[in-house]
Amino acid sequence: MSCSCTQTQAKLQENILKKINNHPCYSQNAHQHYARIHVAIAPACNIQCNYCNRKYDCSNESRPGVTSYKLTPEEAVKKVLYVGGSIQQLSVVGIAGPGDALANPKQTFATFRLLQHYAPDVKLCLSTNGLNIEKHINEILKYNIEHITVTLNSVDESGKIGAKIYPWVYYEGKRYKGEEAAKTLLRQQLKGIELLVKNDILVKVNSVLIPNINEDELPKVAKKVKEMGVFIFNVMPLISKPEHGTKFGLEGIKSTDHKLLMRVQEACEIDVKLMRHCRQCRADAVGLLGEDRSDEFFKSDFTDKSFEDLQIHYDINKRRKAHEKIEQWRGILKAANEKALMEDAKRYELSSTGKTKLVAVTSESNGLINDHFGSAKEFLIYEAGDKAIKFITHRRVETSYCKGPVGCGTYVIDEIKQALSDCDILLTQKIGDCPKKELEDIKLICDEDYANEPIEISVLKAVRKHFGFEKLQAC
Ligand code: CLF
Ligand code: SF4
Repeated sequence: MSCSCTQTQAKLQENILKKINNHPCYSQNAHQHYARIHVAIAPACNIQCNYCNRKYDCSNESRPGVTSYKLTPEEAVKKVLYVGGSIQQLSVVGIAGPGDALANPKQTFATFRLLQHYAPDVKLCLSTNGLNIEKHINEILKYNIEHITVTLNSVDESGKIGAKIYPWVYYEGKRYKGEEAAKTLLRQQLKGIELLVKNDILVKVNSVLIPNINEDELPKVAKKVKEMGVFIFNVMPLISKPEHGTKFGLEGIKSTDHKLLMRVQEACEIDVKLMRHCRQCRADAVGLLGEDRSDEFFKSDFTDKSFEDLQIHYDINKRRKAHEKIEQWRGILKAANEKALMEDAKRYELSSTGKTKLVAVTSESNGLINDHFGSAKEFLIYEAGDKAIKFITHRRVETSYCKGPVGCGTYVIDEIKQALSDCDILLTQKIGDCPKKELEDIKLICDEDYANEPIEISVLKAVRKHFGFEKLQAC
């Protein structure tokens, strides 16, 4: 006979799995199958972060706070209906800027209210700096917002680290500066997270990893959020360039590199479940996490249409059937991958020798190796031993190797070499002889044998093929 305590735990686990099953950010497994849309209805912010400049926009730019156009709540819901009818994988609507969702409560909750009416099948999600959670907890509960992200960059109670990140915080009619600002923000963030967890909302904490400012602080943040019952922790590398016009960019603080990110992730993972597939989305991002389609949808496409027409286009029944098909496909993939993936595994669980390899994969979607090397702008990176594999991160490059008909003949591979410099194998659908030869410089084995095959089992098979147990021992 099982005790009631175990049953309650199992029930809780089941509820959580249900909530995250089709959320591309909260479930690593869901992100190749389901899409999100961010509606840019929240222009204002109540704090200033030294890595943020919401004025800068560039359609090629993908980083938080960036948007091409802002929307009213009505326009936002029209956009969701329009996009949701076209991209049926759409399962989540998030409010992530360009300012702070809870610094614009009127717009945020008006959008959620309309969405509950017109698109009741989507999950609602928001992202906030945490300052105003306590103030708006009743509305958060009223609109059944099940997923909330809080950006928390330090838990240093003295405010010294926070003061290097936030020049000011505006709270309850008063502008705080320096350490006082950081302390006020931290106090409200922790209160807010506590309230959300108490109310069974799944909380994700994002921390921006700022070199030389909070790299030693983030393991402490990980420990704290784990103690507080946060669902998942996401270390986001700082994106920083002088042309972004941010304080950090202008001061010459560099973007976080792969090595530092991996080191800090490893240190944080001891304490908390990590999100590793974040794409640091724009405030108007659309599509699967790895393929931002925001530039395909213009304001003029949907603003003049009536809600009635857009609901017909949205076609909730057709969407339900599309989601059923996705679930069937996920079932097939799961069986094909034969439990090759161990999400939170330690190195010794992946390999019988303690040695592992890094494998880069090019994939468009659907959990398959189905992207050519030439068109890939991002690489999924797995750590693999002879026993199992684990997803580590994705690495983006600004320019793909092949630039299509317009740029044909100009091939640049240095950036890709840099991104894959520590990888051992590349699994791709197709790669030409020239780039293959170039990649010999970084001793990368390129293998097309697994084209269009499921990713996870292919990564495991490839490592076993190229680095059998004996070779893993030797390297
Ligand atoms: Fe958007 Fe954020 Fe909701 Fe996802 S994004 S509000 S939780 S629906 Fe996702 Fe984008 Fe990373 Fe955010 S990949 S930046 S974690
Ligand atoms: Fe920018 Fe978000 Fe920071 Fe506000 S909380 S300043 S929108 S990054």
